[in-house]
Amino acid sequence: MNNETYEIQEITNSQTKEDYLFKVVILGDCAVGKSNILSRIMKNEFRKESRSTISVELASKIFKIDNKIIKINLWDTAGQERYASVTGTYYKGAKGVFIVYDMTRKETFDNVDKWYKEVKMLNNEDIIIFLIGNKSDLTFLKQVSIDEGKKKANIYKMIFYETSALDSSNIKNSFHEMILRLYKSAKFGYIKDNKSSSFPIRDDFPEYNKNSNCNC
Ligand SMILES: Nc1nc2c(ncn2[C@@H]2O[C@H](COP(=O)(O)OP(=O)(O)OP(=O)(O)O)[C@@H](O)[C@H]2O)c(=O)[nH]1
Ligand SMILES: [Mg+2]
Repeated sequence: MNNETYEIQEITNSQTKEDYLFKVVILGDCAVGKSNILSRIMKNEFRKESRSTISVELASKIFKIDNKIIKINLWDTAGQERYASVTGTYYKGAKGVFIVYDMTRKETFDNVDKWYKEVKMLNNEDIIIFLIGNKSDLTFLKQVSIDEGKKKANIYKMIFYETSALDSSNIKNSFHEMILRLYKSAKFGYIKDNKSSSFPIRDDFPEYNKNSNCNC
């Protein structure tokens, strides 16, 4: 990774067509906080009583880095099993992935392995994967330590953050790091064109259905 530093500027309404468009997907078990991470990133909002996502939802944001216009299409997927075959199809063409677990529910952390394997089945070697331990505000309910999180991230070569969509901790930092890594990868040629990459649907992935602990 090139160490050059870049300033990230958020653009509210760009008339110019983007130079780069990156698709980023948020994955993880149900109720880990994916939709609230998205709404914190997009609108700086948090919903205590949020409803479970049905299928997928898309939101976009535009940035200026290095004098280039970068558009991020951020896809929020449903953690519930019943939408698995639908959300799986939305991984196609993703350049970045956030795999989210809830640090107050150990089973959501154990399921990270399953989500990781599923992402890798995309067959896209250049995909940038972040591991996000969400709900860091609930310190007293913590079931997964920061060291366990870091260890798993190291094993799979993921970038690790603990976040809280509730108090905003590390939400912006992690998202900005993702954008920078995507931009640098594209600029320095690490991300190849993946138009031809195949993608699985989750029903085709035998290990997926075995150990699901989703209680939603
Ligand atoms: N304390 C705390 N609660 C959170 C945080 N993020 C989300 N929540 C709560 O966790 C619950 C689930 O949040 P969602 O964002 O809907 O979870 P999700 O991963 O999108 O769930 P699905 O759409 O069902 O897959 C809601 O009650 C949120 O208010 C957080 O950082 N801290
Ligand atoms: Mg959701």
